[in-house]
Amino acid sequence: MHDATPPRAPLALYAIGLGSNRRHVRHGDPRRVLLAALAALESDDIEPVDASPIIASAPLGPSRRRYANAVALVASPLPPPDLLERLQTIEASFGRRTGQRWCARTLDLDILLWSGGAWSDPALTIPHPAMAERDFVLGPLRTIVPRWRHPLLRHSIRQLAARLVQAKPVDRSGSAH
Ligand code: PH2
Ligand code: MG
Ligand code: MG
Repeated sequence: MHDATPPRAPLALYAIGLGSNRRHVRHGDPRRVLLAALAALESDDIEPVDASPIIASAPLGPSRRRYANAVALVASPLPPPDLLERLQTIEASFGRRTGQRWCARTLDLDILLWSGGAWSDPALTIPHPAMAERDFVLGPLRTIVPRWRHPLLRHSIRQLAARLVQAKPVDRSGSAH
């Protein structure tokens, strides 16, 4: 006797960061690119669970265009390298060329967190190594998984976001002295 459906790998949860600072010919401005990307994430083995609001953020790095950023929470039986490959296929379908690192880009999809904890191979590091320093990541992430604990830093997303705000230098330009 055997089951009609093949056994499936257990579901893992992933937080995925979305970013765009370039118009797409069909989808339109970066905000619309992210809406289309959120829809494109859904497939047989990627189930959207939640999504943050889409925010506008000042560019970090050399690009001068503002970004639209968001974070999606998805459930999937795929292991991290397979999910990465799927995300890269979606990026390519939105016109992203490989090697567009830190330049203006139509769509960037980054794996931020995985319920399995930490992952490291030459092509992929989870948690995303820069996430704890980026307010355009922690802000949206906090709206959907504030209690998720960073597996290496051991702080919750809410704590990391609060720490980032405190670490900002005080702007004294308005001071009378
Ligand atoms: N992504 C980068 C570099 N700089 N700045 C903002 N505001 N948002 C991003 O998503 C972003 C960035 C590289 O991936
Ligand atoms: Mg990326
Ligand atoms: Mg990125």
